[in-house]
Amino acid sequence: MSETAVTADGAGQPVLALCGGIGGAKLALGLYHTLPPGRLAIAVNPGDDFEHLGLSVSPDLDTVLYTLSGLADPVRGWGRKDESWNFMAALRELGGETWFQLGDRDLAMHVERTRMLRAAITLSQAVASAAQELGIAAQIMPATDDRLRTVVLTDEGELPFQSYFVERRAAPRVRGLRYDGAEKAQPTPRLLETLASTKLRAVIICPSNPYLSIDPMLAMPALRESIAHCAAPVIAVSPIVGGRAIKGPTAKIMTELGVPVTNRSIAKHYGDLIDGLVVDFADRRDADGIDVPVCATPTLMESLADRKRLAEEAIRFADEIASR
Ligand code: FO1
Repeated sequence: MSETAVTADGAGQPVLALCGGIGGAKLALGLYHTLPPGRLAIAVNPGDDFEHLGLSVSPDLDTVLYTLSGLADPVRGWGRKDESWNFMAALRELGGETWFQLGDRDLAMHVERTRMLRAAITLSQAVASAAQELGIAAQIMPATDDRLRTVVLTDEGELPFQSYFVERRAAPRVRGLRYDGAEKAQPTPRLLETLASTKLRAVIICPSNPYLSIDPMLAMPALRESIAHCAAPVIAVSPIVGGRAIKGPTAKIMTELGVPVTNRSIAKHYGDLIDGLVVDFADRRDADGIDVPVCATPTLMESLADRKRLAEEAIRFADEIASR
């Protein structure tokens, strides 16, 4: 493992992270604490967004907002810490829909976002406003302001993402995925500008679920194209450690889709889009068949120090690739 400080040469250059919810937000937090203020842009998966109880809910964006502002619940990973659940209890008394838990404090985010979207404010602007109010010195953006929704094709039929993931606890067998609206959706202008910048230092694909969290974004042809043509190195951090997923149903889904649960599959999945893959140190001898440079380093992120260390290593690896 290198001891090189990340603040060496490219300190002033921005880094773009692509991320989903809980797992991705951990590395995003490490990057946030590693880079100088204002040097991190994060494009977040909008495929989990949905309308619930009349509100516009953006779970992955909120997970990133709460994580970077220090408001996230450290145990659940989603929602806010010090939460109370009076709204849910009252809703239950009325026989309302309670399978998706909205905490009292979290509710404010959904109400305010819904108000803004109804006032023709874009999702990007709503998120930028929340980030500013919460004192976050990073650009957090949805990958698109257009409607893009993940639909899971299961042995029980097609399920909207949250029905599959939360209501059905990711139990149905996955046969495939569809990203509704992705063909027509346009990446946000800010995201395209970031990718087109000659100053961009690196694109880091966080160890989020490739199928559920990253592919919805990559399913937009214009985003895939601009990542493929960006001047900066693109690296992915594998969500697989020793044949298992770091978090969530990634391994289960890969198995159900007939994909071996290996880092090689992750490299193959991202294909030409990536210039390097970060894998866990435990898998250092298992790089066979991966045809991009591999960096082996501990990828489990339990503490903030783990997150920062992985962030530093990912940036160092990207800088090394750029200098080749
Ligand atoms: N995940 C759950 O497993 N159960 C919930 O009731 C739940 C509520 C919830 C509310 C707001 C929010 O921002 C996220 C919430 N999540 C919940 C997490 C979320 O649905 C998923 O973890 C992500 O969509 C997957 O990245």
